Amino acid sequence: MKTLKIAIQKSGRLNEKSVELLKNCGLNFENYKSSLISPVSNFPLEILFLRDDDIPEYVQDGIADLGIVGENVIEETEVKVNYLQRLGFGKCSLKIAVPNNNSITKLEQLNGKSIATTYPVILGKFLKNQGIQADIRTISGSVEISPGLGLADAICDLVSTGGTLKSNGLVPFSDVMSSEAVLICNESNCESDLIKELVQRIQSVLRAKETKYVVLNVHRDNLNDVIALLPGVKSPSVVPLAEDNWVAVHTVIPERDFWDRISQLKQAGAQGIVVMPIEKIIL
Ligand code: PRT
Ligand code: ZN
Repeated sequence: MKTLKIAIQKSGRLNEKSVELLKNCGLNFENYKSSLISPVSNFPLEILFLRDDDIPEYVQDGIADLGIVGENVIEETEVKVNYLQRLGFGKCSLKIAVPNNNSITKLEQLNGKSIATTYPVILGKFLKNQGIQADIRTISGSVEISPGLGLADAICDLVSTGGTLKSNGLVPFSDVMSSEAVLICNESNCESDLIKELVQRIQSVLRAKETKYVVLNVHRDNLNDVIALLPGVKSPSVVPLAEDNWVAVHTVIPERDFWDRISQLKQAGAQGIVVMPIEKIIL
């Protein structure tokens, strides 16, 4: 059987979460900082540890079958790869920001101005779409200091907390794109059984992350009201308790509306609510 190769970031913001995701899929491999390639002992897969900028091209060229990388890098490198799955980490937005003492409030005011960025391709397309003619200054890092140094009137950079912009006296002005880590594959090899198996494992880990396992007790008189509030994978399990007319209900609840759901359940008569993390959900 052909061994697959997956490229992930060697070090940096996506490394830890990428390794964690693969380990949570039950893949067994060593994660030495010094190694560039690591075999998985219990799945026909090798992990390549690379600079994130190189990952899209490696996948496009078939050197790696799969890759985990930010959408921003894929867009910037303009490669042809297939998206298999959004992964929910590495979330950020590419934004244009201006010095906070600046009078720029509308995109049109960027006409004739200079914008420093490490994302000239994405920014160029955005400005073209918006009909703005600005001078894009491509630099390789520390974009946030360029207005202060007089290198550019504005910047276009990734923002997550906004702390870097703030501490450099910059305010976000316009959203260019939002991004998160995604699983990509080579265009001609997305359909193999091994890739499907790996994607299923990844999806089961992601689903489990988005959900909590909940056990609660309720009097039979209130059971229908409680069940009406529960989404569950199918219907909830209802187990009789030693005390007459009381049952335990087992179900799963999406993380995103968890607290609303719990208070609604309490109002409907749920008691002794126990909430547990889930490792995997296999549909
Ligand atoms: O060495 P290698 O080339 O592999 O890594 P790198 O240094 O190019 O990238 P790295 O590790 O910094 O980021 C990898 C990926 O993480 C990016 O391509 C994005 O998809 C994603 N990501 C998520 C971010 C951020 N959030 C982020 N905040 N990448 C960079 N930043 C930087 C941003 O450039 C700015 O300097 O963090 C600063 C802003 O952060 P806040 O929190 O102050 O807003
Ligand atoms: Zn990089």
